[in-house]
Order: sequence, then C-alpha cells, then structure tokens
Amino acid sequence: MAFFQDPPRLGNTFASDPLLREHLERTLPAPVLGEIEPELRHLGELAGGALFELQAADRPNEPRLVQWDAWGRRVDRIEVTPLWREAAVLAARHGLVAAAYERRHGPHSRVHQHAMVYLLEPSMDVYACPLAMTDGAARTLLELGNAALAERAVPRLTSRDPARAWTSGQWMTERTGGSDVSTTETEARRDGEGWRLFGTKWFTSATTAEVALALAHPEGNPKGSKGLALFYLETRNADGSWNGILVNRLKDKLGTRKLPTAELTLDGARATPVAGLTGGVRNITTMLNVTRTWNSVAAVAGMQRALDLARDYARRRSAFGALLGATALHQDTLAGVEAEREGAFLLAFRIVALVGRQESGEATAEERALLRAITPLGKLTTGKQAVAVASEALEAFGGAGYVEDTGLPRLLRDAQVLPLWEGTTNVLALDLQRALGAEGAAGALAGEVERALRAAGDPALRPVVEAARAAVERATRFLAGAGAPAREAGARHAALTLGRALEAALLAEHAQWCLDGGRGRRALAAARRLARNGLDQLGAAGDPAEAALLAGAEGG
Ligand code: UCC
Repeated sequence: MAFFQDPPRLGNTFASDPLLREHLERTLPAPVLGEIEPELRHLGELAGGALFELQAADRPNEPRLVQWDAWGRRVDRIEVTPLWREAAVLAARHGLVAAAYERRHGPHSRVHQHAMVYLLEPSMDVYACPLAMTDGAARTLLELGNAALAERAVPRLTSRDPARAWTSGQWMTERTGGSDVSTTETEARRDGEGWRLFGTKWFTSATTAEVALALAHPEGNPKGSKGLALFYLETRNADGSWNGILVNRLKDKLGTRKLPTAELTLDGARATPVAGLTGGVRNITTMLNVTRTWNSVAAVAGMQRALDLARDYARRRSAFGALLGATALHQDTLAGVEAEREGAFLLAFRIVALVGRQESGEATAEERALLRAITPLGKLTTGKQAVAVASEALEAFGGAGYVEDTGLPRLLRDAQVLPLWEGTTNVLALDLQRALGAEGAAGALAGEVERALRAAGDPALRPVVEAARAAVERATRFLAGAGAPAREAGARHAALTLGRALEAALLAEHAQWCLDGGRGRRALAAARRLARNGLDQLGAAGDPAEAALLAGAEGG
C-alpha cells in the first residue's frame, strides 16, 4: 500500500506546554491560579482544536477591499475572513483586552490577560495586532488623562460584548517613514467645528478599527517631532459613512495576510487632540510600549506553536529507519530551538508581570526603571528569536514546511513582522541605550540579572550563571567605554547580549525552582543549552573599517 504521512496534530495547547503551567504556578498566588486555570485550559483546548481547524479551513481566504458599490458609490468596505470574525468574538468574550482593565487579579491581571493571548494568538492569525493597538489606545487615553475621550472610548475598547467592543488603530507611518516619524506630513487644521486631518497614512494595520490614535502636525507648529500632536479619531460618522477617510488600497504583504493593512487618505477627518498640540511622539510612546509588550508575547506564542507542531511531527515521521524524534541529530536541533523559546517566554512574561505591578501602583522605582529598559529589550530579543525558531521549525518538516497547504509557511511569514514593526531591532537597540541612560536604569537591569542568578544555586547551573554574568559585564563595559560612533555601531550586539543574558538568568532561576520542587530537569537542560547557544553577541560588533563592505564594487 502507498505511504501517506500523518500530518502534525495539536492537543490542548495549555496541557502541552509545561513551561507555561510551571511559570504560572511559580509566579501566581495559588487562589489566582485556581481561578484562571479552568479558562486557560478551555482556551488551550480551543486553540489546539476547533479554532485550529477553522484556521486551517480559512487558510486560502484573505481580506478584501470593496471600493465601489454596484451603483458607483465609493464605499471602501473591508471584508475580513471568517477566522478573523470568530477571533473578534472570542477576544471580546474572553476579555483579551478587558482582563487588564477589570483588574480582577490585581497586579496579576496582566499575566492573566497575556496567558490568554499567548494561547489563542497562534490560532487567530495575528488578530493580536488590533488587540494590541486597542490595549495601547485604552492605556494611552487613561494615562494622558483626557477624561472626556477616556469616558467615551475606554468602555468600548475594553468591552466584553462583541456587539459593543471597539478596536483601535495606530496611525503613524507615512511615506516619509515609520521609524523616524519626525517628518510626518499629515496636517491638522482647525475649522469652526474643531480639528480636521489631511494627509496620507502609508501603513495602517487593522483598518477595520472603529477608532485610531494618529500623529499629525497642527498648522503653524514648528517642523520636527516636537511639533507633532497626538489625535484621537473615530473612523466612521454616526450614519456609518467614513469620517473623511479614503482607503486607497490594501498592502500586499509577505505575511500577516489576514490582517488588513491599508494606505489611507485623510481628507478632512474630524479628530480631537488627546493631550495638547505638541509632544505627540512622546505621548504615543505609551501606546508603543503596550504594543511592544504584545509583540514579545506574540513572538513566544508563535515559537511555541511552531515547536509544538515540529515536536509532534518528529513523533510521526520516520527517516532512515527511525522516527525523527528518536534520532540524536534531530533531538539536538529541536533542543537548541526549545531552549531559545524557553528563555524568550520567561523574558516576555517578566515584562508582563512588571507591567501589572506598575499599573496596580505596586512597582518600586527600580522596577519602573527596569520595565522601561526591558520593554524594548524584550521586543528586540524575542522578535529575532521568533524568526530563527520559525525558520528552524519549518526545516524540521523538510519540504512539507515549504508547502502552503500544510499551513506551515505562515509561521515564518508571520514571525518576520515581529522584529520589523513597532520599532525595528536597530531602533529599539538605540531606544534601549536611551532607557539605560536614565538614572538607575542600568543598575536595575544588572540587578534583575543578579537577582535571578542568585536564586540559581545548583552546581549544574554554574555554567549558565557564569556565562550570563560575563555577558552582562561585557555589554556594560562596552556601553560605558565605547565612544559614540562605536556605541551606535554596536548597539544591536550589546542589546542582544543583554537580552540573551537576562533570558538565561530567568531560565536558571526557573530551573532551580523546578529542581527544588522535584519537577524534573527540562528547564535545567534548557538553561544550559541556551548558554551554550551563546549569550555574548559582542564578538561580532562593528569595526568602523567595515563601512567599506557597503561600498560595492566601486568603493574599492
Ligand atoms: O505603526 C505600525 C504598525 C502598527 C501595527 C501594530 C501592531 C502591533 C502588534 C503587536 C502584536 C502582534 S509600525 C510603526 C512603528 N513605529 C514605531 O514603533 C516607531 C519607532 N521609532 C521610535 O520608537 C523612535 O525611537 C521614536 C519615533 C520614538 C523617536 O522619535 P524622535 O522624533 O526622535 O523623538 P525623541 O526625541 O527620541 O522622543 C520623544 C520623547 C522623548 O521624551 P522628551 O520629549 O521628554 O524628551 C523620549 O524620551 O519620547 C520619549 N520616548 C519614550 N518614552 C521615546 N521613546 C520612548 C519609549 N519607548 N518610552 C517612553
């Protein structure tokens, strides 16, 4: 009989993730865990079962822009796919944004929220994007203290009722740039009724949102980022027509294919300043720090999904007379990748825990400084790991990982956006340097690594402790000692060194807890492997003479 390969399968993705369960048990009070665990188990069942099946069935579908109706009216209707429609309902019902604002579990509410996001996102095809921006918009409106806007929008942005819930966009990027937004061309002009926006937004994700926070340049303000203001706008008028917005086209992107990302013309969209008529960039950073945290969680969620599938496949696929999972080389490959994802997971969820402490007013000054630094650090480190892990996981399927109807290539395409949007690796490496320059921040980061390493007393963890300490010392010396051009050239290497060292430290701490509680040696093996994968990335840091490598043939 002809041979047919069994496809990889998922079970309950909460049950199949010991690290998630251990982490929650280690960091949450037992009553909190007792309250949230049944729902997490349910979401794990859904994510590995019915929603996973819907995702597979939805694979060929993509969002569609219908610009004209049959009678020639401009309608610019964006139709999303069935999976996204289902994701919107699930997200509202389970409170994927709301849980953070209801604060049922005090400082642990953010962990609760992001544990749900982590479980559902891999089966929702990047519906986390609109949710992240919605969370970011709610936090920004509250933090900037615009009571009228907060009262109007936050109950909708945090609603559990799918019929009432709103999502938000974050409209920054223009043709002039998405990293450097100082040359934003969108103009804000005042008329008798208030402010109106005119310009082009070049990359607006989830353009189905009901509201958006947008950067614009109020007429008469000085040029440059300090002359920008942050505006709130509702995308539709009361009668359902667009609020001075034209959808020019949807972007044809490498990945995030279910996510409708549009180019927009703002042609007199009514908008309200959120907090004054300057300081827009500083004001939108509240939103960016929220979406960067989501990015870290989405990165670790994607890694876990890729590995869950690769592990299952290794138990089903035979080659050269043995199951793949029983061969030493395949085991070694997957172990190296699993160690990356375990470190990344603990870094992402450490950020989440600190956000929860900050929002509940319990964070110390040191924790606040630490959070400011590890938000970009986590985003840049986990984003890079997500791409590497997805690529390796696809390779673990051989050619099947490269074939669309297996559903596997999406894992790599959707990972590739993670280091790119919400601040590229380089932009965030520079932001990290800025954050570490603030009083107490460098000490807070070094202190966090030490805190975790001090907990890791088992002799088997000594190589991890030594490697993490050495990496932090080297990066700290580099950042303190290098002149400005070298510090900029080495920013990415220094940042990744710090990020990987912190991951190793958190993993060592976790491994010790597992050893102490008789929970096995998996985390110990992961910590040791992460250290052997390499923490110190400064070896590759730039030499100014390397500029010649960019010169091409004519540059000599
Ligand atoms: O929008 C995009 C796609 C949307 C899709 C979102 C989906 C998310 C899904 C995730 C889950 C799946 S893509 C576009 C993304 N663009 C960015 O993220 C911007 C990247 N660029 C930067 O972050 C830059 O560092 C800038 C834009 C912030 C730098 O701008 P400027 O003009 O040079 O401004 P400054 O002077 O550097 O910063 C202005 C102020 C300063 O404070 P003041 O005014 O008091 O001196 C900074 O200290 O903002 C402060 N600041 C911050 N504060 C800058 N960055 C931060 C920060 N991260 N946190 C706190």
